[in-house]
Amino acid sequence: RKYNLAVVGATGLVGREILKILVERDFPIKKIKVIASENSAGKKIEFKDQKLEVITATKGVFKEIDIALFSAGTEVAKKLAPQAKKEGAIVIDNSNAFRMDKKIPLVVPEVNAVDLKIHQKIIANPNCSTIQMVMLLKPLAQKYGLKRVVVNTYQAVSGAGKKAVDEMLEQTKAYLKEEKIENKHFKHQIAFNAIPQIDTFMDNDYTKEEMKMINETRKILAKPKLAITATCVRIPVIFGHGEVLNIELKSSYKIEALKSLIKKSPNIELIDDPLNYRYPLQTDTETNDNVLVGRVRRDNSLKNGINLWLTANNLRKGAALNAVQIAENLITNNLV
Ligand code: 11C
Repeated sequence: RKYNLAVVGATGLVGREILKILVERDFPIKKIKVIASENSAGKKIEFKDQKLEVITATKGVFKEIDIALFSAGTEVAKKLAPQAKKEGAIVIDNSNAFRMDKKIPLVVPEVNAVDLKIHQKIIANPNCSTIQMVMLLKPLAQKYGLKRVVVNTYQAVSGAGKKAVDEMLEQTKAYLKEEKIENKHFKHQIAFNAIPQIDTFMDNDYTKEEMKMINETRKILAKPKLAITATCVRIPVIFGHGEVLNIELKSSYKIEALKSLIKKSPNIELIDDPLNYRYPLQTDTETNDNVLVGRVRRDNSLKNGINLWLTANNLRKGAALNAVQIAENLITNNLV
């Protein structure tokens, strides 16, 4: 069987990546609609051998759509997802709108595909920095148990959208020409700098991005009381979020057994030969869809502690690819 799809937010960085991935994975498509805001209406997007016209979300646009892949931000999702559901589509939403809703599955297929079974036509795709971390935490939790997780991120500017990438490139050029640096998207200079703030601050002095990592991880791993804390930092790389994890396990482990567990976990790759300068780099994620793990070593200050570094493509596994995998999973398990 083939399916009717809609991509909402089709002109954004993630929307375009979704379209690319649908082609790469030869997704069984009957008809596809590309939907975006008024500003983009009428534009043409190349898709296989077709030129698709971008349309807006008018009433009835989701009728006959089987799956709608949303990547248009929280406000649009809140407005349009209920409409899409009412008109008969299953929504896979990449925004923060529904993630913490108890009735809505929040899914990374390698980790908790089983949660898809209870879907009521809306499924949430987690935050990019959460996805890559839970991919690694799940096998460790299963085998050793998690006592505490501390994560510090080194996040790419593409996480903040195309305007943010452009701003970093403009600032870099201006810096090299010794011209004035202008901040529009970011509150501070991002070129040749690191900004310890992603998204806005909450009452508890954490940023929203940090609280997403904490709350979403607890939900996906079904560990509502997991001890976990996060600090999120934006750095001037274009693609690929990096994360340093300090993990305390419940039970003891042998380093070689732990490394082979990582190696055989789905869609994770261990690149860990530091003496030969081999460890994952954020640039590696431009051509590799796996979650890349390296620098795995014992934290000798804890009883069962580990330190490691991981990175993944924030636009692909962190967003578009995960969403398409959810759609594939729905089809394989007769959930459409
Ligand atoms: C960033 N993680 O890097 C954010 C982008 O909730 O899906 C994704 C925001 C989200 O800025």
